[in-house]
Amino acid sequence: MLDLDDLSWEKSVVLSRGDALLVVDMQNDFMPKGALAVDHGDMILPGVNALMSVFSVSGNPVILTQDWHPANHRSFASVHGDRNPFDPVDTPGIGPVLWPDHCVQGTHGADFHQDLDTSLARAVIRKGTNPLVDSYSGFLENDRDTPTGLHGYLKNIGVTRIFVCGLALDYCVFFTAADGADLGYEVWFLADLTKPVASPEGSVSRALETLRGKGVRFLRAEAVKQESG
Ligand code: VGL
Ligand code: ZN
Repeated sequence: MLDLDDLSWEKSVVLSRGDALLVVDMQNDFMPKGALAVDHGDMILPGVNALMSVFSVSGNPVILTQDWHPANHRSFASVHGDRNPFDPVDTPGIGPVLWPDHCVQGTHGADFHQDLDTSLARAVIRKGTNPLVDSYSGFLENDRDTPTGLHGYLKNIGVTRIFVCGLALDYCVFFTAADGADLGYEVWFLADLTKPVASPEGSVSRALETLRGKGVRFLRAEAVKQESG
């Protein structure tokens, strides 16, 4: 079982042109008391805001992703009638488990947490809008083929390195970081600015193992330094 404490950490990185910060799904439904609550999900808010500010004052773009489902999304246990949230499922584009209804378009649960400083973001990428296909990654839907447009946007503005944080470590942050690596970005994973769903068992260590295998670098937010002079 690989856990965060077993990773080797990058001690410092100086930001330069071509760096972008991706802030994944910092929405009410993933916060404590939300529909798909991530334990301590709100604890990372101050650190995420501080890092967004570091990127933005140095002229580096901050991009938010937003889980944005229609009310009848196939990833919701409720649309299957006889199934419960967290039941395993194995339909193309959906799974490995079913979810409680969450992040329904236009609802309070889908809004960003009120303490997230969204004014620092240059773009918001919404995902999960196809009722038949989920989208954990900010880059590609779970059919592993349909782009969200994020890759085109980042290429267009000259981004080559991405720094990834947000919720949840073992789903949307993991898939965003993994796809970023597969798409050729240098990926830096802000391990102290993310929290996991941690279901099913082993999801966190599998995610970390996979990221490590793809050459993703792990760091804490304090390791990010602004270019001086
Ligand atoms: C997420 C499960 C379902 C996430 C989104 O943001 O990690 N997880 N939808
Ligand atoms: Zn979702």
